[in-house]
Amino acid sequence: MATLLEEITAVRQLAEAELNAISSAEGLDRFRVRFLARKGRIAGLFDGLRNAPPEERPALGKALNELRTTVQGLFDRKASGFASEASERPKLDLTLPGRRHPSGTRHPITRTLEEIKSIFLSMGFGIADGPELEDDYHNFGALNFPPDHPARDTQDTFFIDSTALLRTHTSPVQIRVMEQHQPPVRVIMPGKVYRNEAISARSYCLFHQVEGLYVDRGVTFSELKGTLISFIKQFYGSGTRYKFRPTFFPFTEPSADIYISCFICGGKGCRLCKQAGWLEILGCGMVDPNVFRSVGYDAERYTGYAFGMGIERIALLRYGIDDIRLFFENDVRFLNQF
Ligand code: 2NL
Repeated sequence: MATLLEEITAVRQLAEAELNAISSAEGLDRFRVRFLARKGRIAGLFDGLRNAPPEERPALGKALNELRTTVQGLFDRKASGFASEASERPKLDLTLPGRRHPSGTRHPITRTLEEIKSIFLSMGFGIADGPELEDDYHNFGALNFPPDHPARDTQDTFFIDSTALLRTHTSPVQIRVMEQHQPPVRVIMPGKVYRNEAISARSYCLFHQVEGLYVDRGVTFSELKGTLISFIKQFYGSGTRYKFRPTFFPFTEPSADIYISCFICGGKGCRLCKQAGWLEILGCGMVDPNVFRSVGYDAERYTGYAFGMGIERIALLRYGIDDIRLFFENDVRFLNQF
């Protein structure tokens, strides 16, 4: 059996080794309970003193007191190290409110454009784009607007110089697609267009359009109707009623405006539809043979339909917005509502 002196040496070595390995305040407290507390290892050794031969007791008592002082000293040093580390750490205030990460939303025009694009993509249309700075020929001439023809008055234009202008519709992209590709051609062109308008709640100098074009042998007005009615039912709901009304565009013949039954009042008449019961949402028609001749297509061989819609107008109606300028001011109080 180990003598008390041997035990004292063993406990000192064990205590030193354990203290060195301690890395947390909890570990330090467990150490205190095991070694230094009233029922700990060191107190246990003091109890053993009673069984030692009387002549050895003074020396053993001295050795035990030294052990207790040494271990207590090492413990205190370690404990003060932990305390200073804790006070150096910045205080964590768990009652503070969390940090906000404001997330943006998609612009209502972007949302509307993306929905329209995905419907036409699902019906087999591709997407094309082209320059916003155009020449007179692609914006007007090739689209059957003769110089000085009154049709030009309907699209008051920003001219950069005598030939360069800001496109007034996305139709020049269609001209460029037809110049590059033989039929069949089936594409939509979304994008920004510019007109010299008096700025008001209803019109702005900049807006977005989606135009579409399908050219092949034997494309008919029935196909135009089937495709656009399918678009209307997908975009506005399957119960939407519609009507086609003849109109004039320089680049299509025959031409029509499409109206849908007002989705607010269902056709009875309200503020949105200005008591008409109908909303104009789309212009369309069969491509004028003069346009085919401009791009070098054989107008005897091919027919096609085209359509165009203004995105701001659709978004205004859809979200019940009463001023087109809100789309361009980038006021977060407006944008956060979408
Ligand atoms: C509207 C009406 C329309 C077209 C655009 C077009 C393009 C070519 C040939 C023939 Cl290259 N037509 N585009 C046709 C009919 C109507 O837009 O109200 N837009 C806002």
